[in-house]
Amino acid sequence: MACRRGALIVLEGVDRAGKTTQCKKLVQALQQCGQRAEMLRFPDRNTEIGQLINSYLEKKSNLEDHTIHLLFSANRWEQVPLIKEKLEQGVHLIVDRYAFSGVAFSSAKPGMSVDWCKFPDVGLPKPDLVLFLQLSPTEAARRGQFGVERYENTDFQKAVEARFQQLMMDRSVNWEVIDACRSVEDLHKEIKSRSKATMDTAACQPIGELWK
Ligand code: FDM
Repeated sequence: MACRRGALIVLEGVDRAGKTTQCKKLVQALQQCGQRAEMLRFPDRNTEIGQLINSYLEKKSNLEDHTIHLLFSANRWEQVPLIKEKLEQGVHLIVDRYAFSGVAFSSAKPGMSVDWCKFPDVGLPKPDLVLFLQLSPTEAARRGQFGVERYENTDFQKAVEARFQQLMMDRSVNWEVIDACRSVEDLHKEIKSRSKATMDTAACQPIGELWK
């Protein structure tokens, strides 16, 4: 492969940490520097599978826990050809949530193990960097109330955060934890500088396979 593929950079983190805002700002900043960059987000609610997920999240339908987990995973796999094509064309992909959210949210439910939850996502394109935006529960509460979607409650979010901490112990993934308790601009500067370092190293490496 020519020495210029794009980097796959994922932002994960607790609710209200600013993932979506930061993904958008990073894409904009990269484009302003003349780089090719695009944002993806999971779930992608636009596909047919995404619409089933959307209806579940909006509590318009109920799905069995394993079933919805597999749909979230399928919603990533359906984007894999596009992800690979873009990266190979040299486009940087900045992704709002990925398989880590998939595992953290599903395995926070009773009877769902982390190992079982990881399996459907094994072999996805491996992110070159996963930035985890960390926020204390106090600061998260200060940023406002939860919405009305499924999973938006404090006890469940605490269980999710514990699963994220467990996933971050896996050194096969390039995790970096960032304190999100600061201004949007300060956080953006740090995310940009960490991402740029990754883009340089990823450029000459083949795309990895997650959890393989
Ligand atoms: N979520 C997200 C999952 O449960 N599994 C997944 O694989 C993904 C990607 O969906 F509560 C949850 C996390 C969140 C909800 O989040 C959708 P957004 O970021 O608000 O769209």
